[in-house]
Amino acid sequence: MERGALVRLSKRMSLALRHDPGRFGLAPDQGGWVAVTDLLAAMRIDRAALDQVVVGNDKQRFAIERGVDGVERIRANQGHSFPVELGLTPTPPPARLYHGTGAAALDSIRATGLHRGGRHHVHLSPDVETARRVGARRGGAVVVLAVDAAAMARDGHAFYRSANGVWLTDVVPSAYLS
Ligand code: HQG
Repeated sequence: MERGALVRLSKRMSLALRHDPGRFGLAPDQGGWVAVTDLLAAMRIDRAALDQVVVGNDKQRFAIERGVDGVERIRANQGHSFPVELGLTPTPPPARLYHGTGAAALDSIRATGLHRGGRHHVHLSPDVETARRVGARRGGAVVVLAVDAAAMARDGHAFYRSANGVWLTDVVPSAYLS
């Protein structure tokens, strides 16, 4: 598949597995998993196309696992807007994490901290470069905020690392941002 088609399919899969499964006739379980065969039918693609998206994905957005019942299932690693139990273990974060966003959001973030918006968690990046790329999705000037994750962890905030290296937490009060 050429790159454009791969990106389009990845976006359609993100929509189905993170935001609006019902629109594709899919019903994820508590953990957000759907049977691979169901996803193939819903996306009208073959297994080779699916593997290309899952393996070749720039951000490892999807995971495939075989259950104890022998059925292969797929889910998005993070980024859901419907309720899902990812089963992640609280993990000590690196001392510093980063969040890239648009300059337009800065005043509001300074006033109220980082909020998860429509997603399950606030998403944080392990390095400045990744955060810059995330912020660039907003168009316009990019701001990269540093998060004092060490202090947050000391103060009792839980952090989780998703399967693709994105750090997740519930909220980042502005005192920890610079
Ligand atoms: C902003 C993509 C005003 C926040 C990326 C962000 C990431 C506030 C936006 C992943 C605010 C939410 C997540 C406040 C937060 N006032 N704005 N108090 N608090 N915001 O897309 O972190 O390609 O839900 O700065 O690469 O941008 O989908 O979160 O701009 O990893 O796999 O509210 O999504 O990954 O936007 O991106 P999002 P995000 P995928």
